[in-house]
Amino acid sequence: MNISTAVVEKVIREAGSIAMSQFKDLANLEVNKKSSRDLVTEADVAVEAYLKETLGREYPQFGFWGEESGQSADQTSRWIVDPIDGTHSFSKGQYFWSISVALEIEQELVFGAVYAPALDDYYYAEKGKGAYKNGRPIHVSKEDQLADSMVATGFACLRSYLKDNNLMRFNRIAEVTTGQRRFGSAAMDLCLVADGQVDAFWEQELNLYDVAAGALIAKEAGGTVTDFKGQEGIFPKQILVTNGLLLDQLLPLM
Ligand code: 2AM
Ligand code: CA
Ligand code: CA
Ligand code: CA
Repeated sequence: MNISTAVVEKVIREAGSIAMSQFKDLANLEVNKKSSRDLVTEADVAVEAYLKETLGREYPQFGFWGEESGQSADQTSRWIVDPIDGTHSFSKGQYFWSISVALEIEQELVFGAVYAPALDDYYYAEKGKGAYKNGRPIHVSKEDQLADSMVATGFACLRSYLKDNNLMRFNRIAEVTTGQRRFGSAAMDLCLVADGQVDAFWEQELNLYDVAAGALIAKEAGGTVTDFKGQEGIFPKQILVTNGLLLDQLLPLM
């Protein structure tokens, strides 16, 4: 492995305390709109700047791609970072938001970490070495009945003019499952599948920085990561993550 997972965890936890100091003082948080439904706060910018600088100093051999600052020149091997996934939740004082950091080496994801500072839950995986939550191995659920399952989704791009805006898909799946959740952080949703708290998750119109780390964590925990047709791989515009046992039952509903 080209990195020390302990060093990276320390860096991400420090980034988490930067975010937490702003989370505890939301009255003074500066919130801006990137577009009508995409927020960016001082915390998003500060967390990303810290990660870019610190990871760049520790590991100068890797490039960097973050949601807020864009891509560095060399992208052959790179950190893929969402400084705060779930900014809207963060800005409201809700607990489901996370810092997502993945490492991609020559187009292969080798490391992913998702840290939820308000819950103090740290998930990570290295390719081929399993997935962990707060130091303990985690595994996807054993639920094999769709009718008894708990699913999660999100509506990253919910526009009335979009024909395929996920509402129809949600209706179809909600009718045949027991529980449905909408946590607001795709990176965390993937970790909840990895941890067996949720049996499956799907969303559309996401970006690679939302899902790169969580997808590796879900895969290493025994889950499937596909598009809505069942093709294996990370397709952020159409991502379906399951415990494996529910994949065939979900695909016809996608
Ligand atoms: P963010 O908080 O980093 O913006 C929730 O459904 C997911 O959608 C989150 O991962 C959230 O990430 C993302 N998201 C929120 N607004 C979005 C937008 N306008 N376009 C794409 N993704 C968005
Ligand atoms: Ca955003
Ligand atoms: Ca995001
Ligand atoms: Ca973000």
